Amino acid sequence: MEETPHIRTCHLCEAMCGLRVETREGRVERIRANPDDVWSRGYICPKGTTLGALHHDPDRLRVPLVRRESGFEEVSWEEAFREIERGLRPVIDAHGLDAVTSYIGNPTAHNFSLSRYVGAFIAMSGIPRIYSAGTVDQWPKNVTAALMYGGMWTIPTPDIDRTDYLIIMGANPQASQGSLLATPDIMGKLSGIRKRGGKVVVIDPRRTGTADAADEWLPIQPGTDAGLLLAMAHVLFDEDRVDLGHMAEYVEGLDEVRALCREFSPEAVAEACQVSAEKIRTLAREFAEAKAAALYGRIGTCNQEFGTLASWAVDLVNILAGKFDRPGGLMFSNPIAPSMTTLRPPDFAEGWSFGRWKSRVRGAPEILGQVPVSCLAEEIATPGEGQIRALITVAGNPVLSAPDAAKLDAALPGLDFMVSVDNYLNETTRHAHVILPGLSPLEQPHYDELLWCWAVRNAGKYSAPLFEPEPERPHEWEILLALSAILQGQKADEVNTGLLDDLFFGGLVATLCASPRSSIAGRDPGEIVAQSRGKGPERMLDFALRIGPWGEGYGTRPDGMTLETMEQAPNGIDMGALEPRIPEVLDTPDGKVNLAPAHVCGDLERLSARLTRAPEEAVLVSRRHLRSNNSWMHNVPELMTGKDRCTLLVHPGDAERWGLVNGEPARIDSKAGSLTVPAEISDEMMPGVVSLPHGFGHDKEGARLSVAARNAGVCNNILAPGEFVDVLSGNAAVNGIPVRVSALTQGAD
Ligand SMILES: Nc1nc2c(c(=O)[nH]1)N[C@H]1C(S)=C(S)[C@@H](COP(=O)(O)OP(=O)(O)OC[C@H]3O[C@@H](n4cnc5c(=O)[nH]c(N)nc54)[C@H](O)[C@@H]3O)O[C@H]1N2
Ligand SMILES: Nc1nc2c(c(=O)[nH]1)N[C@H]1C(S)=C(S)[C@@H](COP(=O)(O)OP(=O)(O)OC[C@H]3O[C@@H](n4cnc5c(=O)[nH]c(N)nc54)[C@H](O)[C@@H]3O)O[C@H]1N2
Ligand code: SF4
Ligand SMILES: [Mo]
Repeated sequence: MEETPHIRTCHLCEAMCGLRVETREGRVERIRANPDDVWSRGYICPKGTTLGALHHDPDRLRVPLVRRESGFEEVSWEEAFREIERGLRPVIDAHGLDAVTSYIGNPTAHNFSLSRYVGAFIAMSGIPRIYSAGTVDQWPKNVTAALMYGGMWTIPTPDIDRTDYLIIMGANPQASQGSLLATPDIMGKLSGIRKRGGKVVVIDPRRTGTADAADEWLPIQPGTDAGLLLAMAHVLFDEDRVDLGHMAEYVEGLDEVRALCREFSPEAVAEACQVSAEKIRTLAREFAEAKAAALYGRIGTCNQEFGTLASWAVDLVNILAGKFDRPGGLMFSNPIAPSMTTLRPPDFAEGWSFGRWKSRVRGAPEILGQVPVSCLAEEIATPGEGQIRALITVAGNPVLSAPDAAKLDAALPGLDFMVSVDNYLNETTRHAHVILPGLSPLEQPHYDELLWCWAVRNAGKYSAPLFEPEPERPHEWEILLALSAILQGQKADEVNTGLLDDLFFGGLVATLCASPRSSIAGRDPGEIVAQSRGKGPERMLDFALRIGPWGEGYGTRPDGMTLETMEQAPNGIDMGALEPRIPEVLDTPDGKVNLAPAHVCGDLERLSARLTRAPEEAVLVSRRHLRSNNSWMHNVPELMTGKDRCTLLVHPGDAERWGLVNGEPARIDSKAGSLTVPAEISDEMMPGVVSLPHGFGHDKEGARLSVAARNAGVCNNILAPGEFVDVLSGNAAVNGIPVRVSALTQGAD
C-alpha cells in the first residue's frame, strides 16, 4: 500500500477513468490521468482529480454519530450498533418488520462493498419493501428491458466506437460523461464519429454542451419523445424501410407494432413535439440509411411523463431500422465479471408481473418490486396499520433528490428511528438517530459491479486499496450485514458478520449452480465454495470473474481469469469490442424479443391524449454540470469555483414575457411548491422550457457541509409533484413539470 503513483480507477461515474494517485506521508498530493489504462487511455475529468480532496475533507465522517438532545455525538462502533438495536427493537416488537423500510441511493452502484452487499442486506434483513433512487432514474429502462429481453438489467448501449450516425435523446454526456453508456472520454468519441464522416444529432429542449459539439440540435417539447419516436417508426413502416436483418428470426409482435404506429404519423405528433413533420421524416430516413447507426435515450427520456413508452420506442426504432445487436448499433456487452445484481430476483422467478401489491396511502402499484420514492413521505406521515416508523438510508440523499422534497424533509422527523449509512452529515442524514460512515473509497479496493453491463467494450479493472483503514472501522459490507442481523433480532454484541457472509455467499453459489443459464450449472456448490478465496466483496468478485465468459470456471479452464489475473493487471484487461449477443442474452419465455409488450402498449392511449393536450405556459426540466455529482460533491472546494451554477435557464423571449432580468431573482411556482433563484437568460433554452440543476439546496440547518453551505442554491425537487410519474414504471417525472415563472419584484401570489 501507498506505493506512489498508485494506479486506480475513479469510482465517481460510469466513465471509470484510470488514475495515477501520487501520495506523500498519508496524503494525496496529486491525481493525474493514467495513460496506460487499457480502457480510458489517459482521459480524466475535473472530478477525478478531487478524490484526494474528498478523502481529506474534514467534513467527511470517520466515526459513527448518535443524535442526542444536545446534538450529534461521536461514539464507538460497538455503541453505535447497540444504539441501533435499542432504537429498532421496540419498533419491530410493536409493529413488525413491515414498519421498517430502507432507501437505497445512487453511490451504492459505484461502491465496491455496497454494490455487492445491498442485495444481501435487503434479502437477509427481512425488510419487505424498499425504496430507491432507481424510481427517479432508470426504472423505465428496467421495465422495458425486463419485458422485451427478459432481464431488468439487460439494457443495450450504443456501440459508440463504431457508429457513424448517433442520435442522443435526453442525455447530456458533456456533463454526465455517459449514463447506461459506459465509455471514457465520451465527447472525444462524439468528435471521432464526426471526424470519420459520421453525424451526431442531439434531441433536447436545451442546447447543451453536447448539442454544441454535435452536427444538429433538435429542440423537443419535454415529455413528447415517445410521440416523435413512434412517428419515426411510422415512417420506417410507411416507406418500407423496416429491415430487421438477423433480428427477424428473434422478434415477435412486429405486426402489432406496425398497427400501433399507424396513428402516430409525423403530422400527428409534430405540433406536440414542436418538431416539424418534415424534420421527423428526414431523421427517420437518415437513421435508416446510415450504415452503422444508433439511437440512444437517457435521463430526459426516463424521468418524464412517458418514460417507459419513450424507452421502449428507443429500442424499437433501433430494431426496426436494423441497428440492433450489430457493430455500430445498440449492443449488449458481455462483462468479464458478470454482475450478481442482474440475477433475476427470487420473487420474479415465474416471470415479470407488476402491481402485485399497492402502496398503502396512494395505492401506487408495485413495479419491479418498488413504488415511487415520492410515496415514502406519506407512508411515514400517515398514521394507521402499516405506517413506516423506521428508515435505513444507504448512500442516499432523498431530501434533495426525491420529488416533493419538502414533504419528505418534513416527514422524516416523525420517524421513531432512522439510521443512515453515509459519509456525510447532510440534508437527509441530519434526521438520522445514528449515522454509520463507510470507509473512504481510497481505503477500499475497487471494481465496478454493474456498470460493465453497458460498457462499450468487454473490459475490466481492479484497484487495490490505497490507504489502510483504521483497524476498528468496519467495511460497508460488514455494516450492512450487521444491520440485517439486528433487524432479524440478533443482539448487536453477538453479530458475527463472517458467518453471515458465508451464508450469503453459499446461497449465491447454490443459486448459480441451480441456474441453467450459469456457467456452473449443475456443479456442486460445496466444492465451489471450498475453492473460493477470501471473504466479502473480494470473494464475490473472484467468483464473478471465475464464472465469467473468460473465467477459470473453477477448474474447467485452468488459464482463465481469477481475481489474481486482475490484481496482476492494474491497468486493466480488455477483451475487445462488443460482439452480437442475440439470442444468447435473451431470457424471455419464448427466447424472443417481445416488440409489443401488453403492459407498454396499454399506455398508448394516454400518449394520444397528451398529443392533443393544450400546451403549458412553461415547463421545468433538470440539468447536470460536469463539476457536480448529484447532491453530494458540492463540498469539494476545487469544484465550486467560478460562477453560480444554480440558476434558472430561461429563453430570452420568455424572460421578456415574464419581466426577468439576467442575474436577478425569478420566482417559480408549481403545484408542489415555490422557490426563488437567479435567472440566467440564454437562447440555449427552447421557448417555454426552463431548466434548473438538481442536487442543490444546501441551506438546511444541522447539516455539516461547510463548503456546500456557502453555495447552497435551491432544491429543484421542491417543485416536483410526487404524483407526477411515468405511469408504467412509477418513475418520477421530474422533467416537464408545469410551472409559472415571474420576476420576484412583481410578486407572485
Ligand atoms: N429533479 C431531479 N431530481 C433527480 C434527478 C434529476 O435529474 N432531476 N436525478 C435523479 C437521479 S438520476 C439520481 S441517481 C438520484 C440520486 O439520488 P440519491 O442517491 O438519493 O442522491 P445522491 O445525491 O446521489 O446522494 C448520495 C448520498 O450518498 C452519500 N455517499 C457518497 N458516497 C458514499 C459512499 O461511498 N458510501 C456511503 N455510505 N455513502 C456515500 C452522500 O453523502 C449522499 O448522502 O437523484 C435523482 N433526482
Ligand atoms: N457530472 C455529473 N455526472 C453525472 C451525474 C451528475 O450529477 N453530475 N449524475 C450521474 C447520474 S446518477 C446519472 S443518472 C447520469 C445522467 O446522465 P444524462 O442522462 O446524460 O443526464 P443529464 O446530464 O441530466 O441530461 C439530461 C438531458 O435531458 C434533457 N431533457 C429534459 N427533459 C427532456 C425531455 O423530455 N426530452 C428530451 N429529449 N430531453 C429532455 C435535459 O435538458 C438534459 O440536457 O449522469 C451521471 N453522471
Ligand atoms: S469522467 Fe471524471 S468522474 Fe467520471 S470516472 Fe472519469 S474522472 Fe471520474
Ligand atoms: Mo442517476
